[in-house]
Amino acid sequence: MKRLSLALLGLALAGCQPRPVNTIHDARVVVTGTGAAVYATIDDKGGGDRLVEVELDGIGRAPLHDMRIENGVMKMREVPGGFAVPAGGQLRLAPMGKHAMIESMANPPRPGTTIPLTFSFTRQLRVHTTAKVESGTAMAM
Ligand SMILES: [Cu+2]
Repeated sequence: MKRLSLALLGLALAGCQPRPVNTIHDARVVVTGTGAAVYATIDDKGGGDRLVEVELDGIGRAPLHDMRIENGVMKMREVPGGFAVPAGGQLRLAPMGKHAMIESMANPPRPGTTIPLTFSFTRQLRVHTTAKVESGTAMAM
């Protein structure tokens, strides 16, 4: 009886912890003044997903931005619908491309530290990771 209970408990716990589908690596936060950009690579190991928001835990939400060239000028725009992570593929947040950005923070994280981030997806919901904080210039963002 005790053995059966333990087996059931094991099944229940397994049910609460679905296999991770997205893995996030090379996450970094580049701070410029009171703003910060978040870069990372997200690998999908399942049926695809959509990144909708990044949060610097305890600091604030970083909306998603994209860059595009308009009339020969590079412009940044907010993308409220987020970015697709292709099934079995990769989403890269990188300088001069897709990224997450906080435009103003009361207490920016210090370069050289590591901070926790939460990535929110439509299917896999929330994934926690950590990122190194670097100092940057406006041009690098
Ligand atoms: Cu931006």
